[in-house]
Amino acid sequence: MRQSFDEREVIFSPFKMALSKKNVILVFLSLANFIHTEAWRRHHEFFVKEATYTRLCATKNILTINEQFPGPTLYAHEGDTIYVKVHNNGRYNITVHWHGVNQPRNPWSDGPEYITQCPIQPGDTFNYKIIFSTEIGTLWWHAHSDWTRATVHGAIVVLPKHGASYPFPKPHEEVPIIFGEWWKEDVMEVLQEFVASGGGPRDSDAYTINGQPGDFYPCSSQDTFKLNVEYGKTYLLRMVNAAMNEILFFAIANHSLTVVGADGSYTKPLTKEYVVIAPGQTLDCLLEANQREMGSYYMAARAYSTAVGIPFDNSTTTAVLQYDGDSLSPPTSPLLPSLPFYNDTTAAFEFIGSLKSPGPLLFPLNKYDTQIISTVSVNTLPCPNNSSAGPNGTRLAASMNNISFVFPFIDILEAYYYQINGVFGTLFPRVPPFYFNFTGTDLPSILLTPERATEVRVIQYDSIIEVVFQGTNLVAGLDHPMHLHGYSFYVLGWGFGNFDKKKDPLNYNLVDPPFRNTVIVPINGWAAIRFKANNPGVWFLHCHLERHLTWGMETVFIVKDGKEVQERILPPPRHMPRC
Ligand SMILES: *[C@@H]1O[C@H](CO)[C@@H](O)[C@H](O)[C@H]1NC(C)=O
Ligand SMILES: *[C@@H]1O[C@H](CO)[C@@H](O)[C@H](O)[C@H]1NC(C)=O
Ligand SMILES: *[C@@H]1O[C@H](CO)[C@@H](O)[C@H](O)[C@H]1NC(C)=O
Ligand SMILES: *[C@@H]1O[C@H](CO)[C@@H](O)[C@H](O)[C@H]1NC(C)=O
Ligand SMILES: *[C@@H]1O[C@H](CO)[C@@H](O)[C@H](O)[C@H]1NC(C)=O
Ligand SMILES: *[C@@H]1O[C@H](CO)[C@@H](O)[C@H](O)[C@H]1NC(C)=O
Ligand SMILES: *[C@@H]1O[C@H](CO)[C@@H](O)[C@H](O)[C@H]1NC(C)=O
Ligand SMILES: *[C@@H]1O[C@H](CO)[C@@H](O)[C@H](O)[C@H]1NC(C)=O
Ligand SMILES: *[C@@H]1O[C@H](CO)[C@@H](O)[C@H](O)[C@H]1NC(C)=O
Ligand SMILES: [Cu+2]
Repeated sequence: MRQSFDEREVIFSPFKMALSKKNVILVFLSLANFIHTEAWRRHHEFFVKEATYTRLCATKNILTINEQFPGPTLYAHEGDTIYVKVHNNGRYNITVHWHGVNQPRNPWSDGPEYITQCPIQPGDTFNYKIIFSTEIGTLWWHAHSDWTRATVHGAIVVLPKHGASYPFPKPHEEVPIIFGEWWKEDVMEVLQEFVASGGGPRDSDAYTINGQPGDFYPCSSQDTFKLNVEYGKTYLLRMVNAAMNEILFFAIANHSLTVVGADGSYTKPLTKEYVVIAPGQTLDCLLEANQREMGSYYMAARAYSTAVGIPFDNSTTTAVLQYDGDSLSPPTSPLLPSLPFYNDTTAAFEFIGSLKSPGPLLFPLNKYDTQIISTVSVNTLPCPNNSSAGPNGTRLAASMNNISFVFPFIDILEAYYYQINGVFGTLFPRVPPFYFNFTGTDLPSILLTPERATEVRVIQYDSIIEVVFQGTNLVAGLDHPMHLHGYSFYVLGWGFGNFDKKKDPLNYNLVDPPFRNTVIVPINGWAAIRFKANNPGVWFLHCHLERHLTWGMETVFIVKDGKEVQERILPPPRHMPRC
């Protein structure tokens, strides 16, 4: 397809220069076989640069990789190691994160700015080493600095090992479906205004499917993404939610979807009329082209947004499913799927709670070694003269266990590895520093102000860690998609209200819980996850709603080295970007 062709071009360009035109074709043909082996895919070049895109009747420059939006899809096989050399030819500091790739012992290439690396500054280059291990299915990559990920993102497809097959019938075709969010304004300006105002969300102007808003937005319909299908065939939709701030509902008119994977792990097949996907999450869904009526059908996505009184982008993005052989029938407008109402929490968790792991479990779930309970809250910070746009003139913030995370000036990994003092503390609390009715109404405003600090939690190698995220109703309750770097985890349970340490674990799913890297903590509720800390390193844990990340809803887990050499962080690459 076009995306992989572009990558090939980059890789082949040195060959081209060295050869005559005639030979180029021969080389190209013989390499065409070669590219089906994995060798050609081990090294990739990502050029960060601005490109001109027109959406919603207006043209602007956006930051891209190789001028593509969404960016190129990376392909790998289970267990491969690949390299992506990122050349920053843009105006901003940037880093790239390989979302859901656990990178055993290799935090150096994980990507989050000031957590595991200093940013790649304009004109500079960094060669990321991406080590796949047990991941399989769809993952993605995205920028991890400021809000550049709005346009700097793309899919990662991890295929089964050579000779291995899917645990489901081989699909006729595989199609990335990448959800995004589009602002008419420059995204970095939106960020600046957002930070300067101290106030609430700066809503996007559109959602997109594979970069296109679709028929319900101005100047969009001629470019709407179209998927041509043949009756009787099955398609694998590799979905990524790359949107900045919204969890989405997605459905296809008159077609159900069978989920077979999520966040880079297989799931038990689950057939549904709609799916829910949070920023940071991926879903692999089989689509059977089984409509005898032929014609065309909309696929549509819109927000699942629960916070009362918080404005959100309430628009609907669409793409079209078009049956082949139907081009001669008179054009009719496609049917729209019915999507759950925007605040239908029951529908959202009916889907999320139905996902199960096919097994076997990767570690026993009968016990844990350490339990960490953390609130996830929106907060306010006082402002001189009450002059900010937040409630009562405050500035909005966010926290975990009442600490609003402050980014250091050199990355935490470097400070940890080289034992540089004064960069971070190790006092991230194991439990909320103060217990109140987290999900109560009319909470006293004295609870609103968090502490601002750079505190991490240190974790023993190989211990089994349970983390319970407790949503609060401070400022506004809402759902938070929490993402952990370096690990996938079992989602054992979730519920509404305050987590009850005695009763709630009795209802945990210890048999076939889904294995994910991003968990949705329900509005005014909690979610419990478990992982085995066998990947030493410095691993970011954060809300994947971009505005909450900007406000401080994050912390860092430092997983200590084990005793054996192969249980320790790898040595750093020779050239890390400097701060
Ligand atoms: C789509 O589904 C609706 C209701 O389920 C049904 O009435 C309609 O005939 C179907 N249309 C097509 C083209 O299959
Ligand atoms: C969002 O749009 C739907 C219809 O598309 C409408 O019913 C609903 O009231 C809107 N919600 C808000 C909060 O604007
Ligand atoms: C959902 O929104 C509708 C109208 O926008 C409102 O009447 C209803 O109470 C809301 N439901 C919940 C659970 O907040
Ligand atoms: C706060 O108000 C005082 C007195 O009105 C003024 O001198 C000062 O500049 C104001 N500070 C800010 C940050 O607006
Ligand atoms: C700011 O707001 C607080 C609480 O509402 C009030 O006590 C204080 O006097 C205000 N300060 C200014 C400078 O207006
Ligand atoms: C906490 O607040 C909720 C909502 O107001 C209320 O239903 C619940 O009873 C409160 N719980 C306790 C322990 O006070
Ligand atoms: C705003 O101030 C009022 C009155 O002092 C108080 O009741 C309310 O809780 C405050 N809200 C926030 C979000 O600070
Ligand atoms: C949060 O931390 C601030 C600053 O240390 C403190 O004043 C406040 O009481 C704490 N709040 C809670 C809910 O723990
Ligand atoms: C870019 O990164 C360097 C190194 O950390 C830092 O000094 C500089 O302030 C950053 N620039 C911006 C605009 O954030
Ligand atoms: Cu959040």
